[in-house]
Amino acid sequence: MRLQCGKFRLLLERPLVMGVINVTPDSFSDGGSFTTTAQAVAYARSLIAEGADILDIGGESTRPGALPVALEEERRRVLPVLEQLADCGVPVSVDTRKPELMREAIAAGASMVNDINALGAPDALEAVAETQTAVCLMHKQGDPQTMQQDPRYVDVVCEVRAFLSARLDAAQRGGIGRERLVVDPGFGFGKTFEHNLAILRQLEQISTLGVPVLAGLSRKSMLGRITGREAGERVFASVAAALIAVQKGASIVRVHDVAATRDALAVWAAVNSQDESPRRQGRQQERGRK
Ligand code: HH2
Repeated sequence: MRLQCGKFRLLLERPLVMGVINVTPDSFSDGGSFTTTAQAVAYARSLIAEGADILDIGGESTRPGALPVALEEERRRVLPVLEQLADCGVPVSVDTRKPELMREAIAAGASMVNDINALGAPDALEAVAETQTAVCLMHKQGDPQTMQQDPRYVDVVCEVRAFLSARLDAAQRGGIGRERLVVDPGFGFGKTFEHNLAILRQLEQISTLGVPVLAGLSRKSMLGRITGREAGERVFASVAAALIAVQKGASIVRVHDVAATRDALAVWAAVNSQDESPRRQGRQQERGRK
């Protein structure tokens, strides 16, 4: 499988690591870490040095209970960082649900739009249709402010899969080619602990949609519930979760701890490659970047 991601064409022969940078005061694990553009850009470059294949820049926390951020404020947080990373050598994704910001981010050099709303806002499909930008369509039930109050499903895996399938169809009808699309079951977005575990257990069901699957489990509360640890102490649990997701078909893992995840996935890739050394796989990935 390949993914058209702006000017990049990503080979998905090994799982890719998407490094998270939240330019927010209130994100659940890294909120308030970057109060200036320079700090966020320096951190982004450090994630590239650690081996991030993609960067995901967000200016609005979507943790349970989070309040929405106004467009002007989200723009102020995100755009200067994106502009400075336009030529950083890896694709940069913008984590936003606002069509206006999608357009501006793409103009500033974003190669991917990561939308927890699966392009559900009016004008969101149109904002990305006429571009080469990749799009991550994520499932959520409800909105961040209230989504964890009482999430309910009859069959969570079937319902998440059906939603993503419908959004894939809508995206393609709206002019976004399959080669640009990624789906994500949205761990923690309107899901109980049991719902999240069921999805991870059956992640292969999501892969059968035929486009790359992105999994975002990093430092999330389900890992806190399993280990009893706070968000900043969930590195080992996050690496384990990323590895399980990849074993069950995820092509991209969205993580805070890039170096640790890269090492774990390098071991996985070495064991799984039939006839190729990890070094050769790395070179193939490089060739996939224009
Ligand atoms: N999770 C978060 C944010 N964006 N996007 C996708 N595609 N998948 C995810 O699982 C996902 C996401 C939440 O994590 P984080 O960005 O670290 O926290 P916050 O929303 O508090 O900024």
